[in-house]
Amino acid sequence: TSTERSYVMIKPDGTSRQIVGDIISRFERRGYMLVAMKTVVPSQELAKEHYIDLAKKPFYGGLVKYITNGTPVVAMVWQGKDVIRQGRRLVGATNPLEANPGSIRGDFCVSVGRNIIHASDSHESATKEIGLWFHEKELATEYRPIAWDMIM
Ligand code: YYY
Ligand code: MG
Repeated sequence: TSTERSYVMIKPDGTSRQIVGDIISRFERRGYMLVAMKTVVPSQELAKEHYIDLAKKPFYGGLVKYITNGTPVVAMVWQGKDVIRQGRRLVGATNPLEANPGSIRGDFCVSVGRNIIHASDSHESATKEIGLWFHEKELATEYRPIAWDMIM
């Protein structure tokens, strides 16, 4: 049974386009366990900290502006075997031109600056991001989905 967790976030364009349910379904049907979920209208401070590793990039200002446009993001924690790397595969490549059809980005977007969704890219970033967006108390880690032991 896997305790690996990833931070996954539907960005403002995903929420605004009302594809939240479709995105959640993809993680559910793959077999992953929903550990936490909430809508958040991110503050400047939170958005900047989330993307702090990109602070020197030319697109950082625009990225923070887009995340803080007043539309909620959907912040989630998903758990299960290899969820960090599988989550990245479900999401697809950063540049939508390289995101395969069948992936979330490959199915829903065309612009890198409006690419719908975030997913942690390593164990280190997952730990950091889960801690940034959630209190430990908000994580429902004690239950198990039906058939979990068959899948994981
Ligand atoms: O992890 P991922 O979201 O796939 O890409 P990152 O390299 O971490 O960049 C975060 C975020 O920044 C990306 O999802 C869109 C935006 N961005 C951009 O606007 N322009 C780029 N050339 C690269 C990234
Ligand atoms: Mg990233």
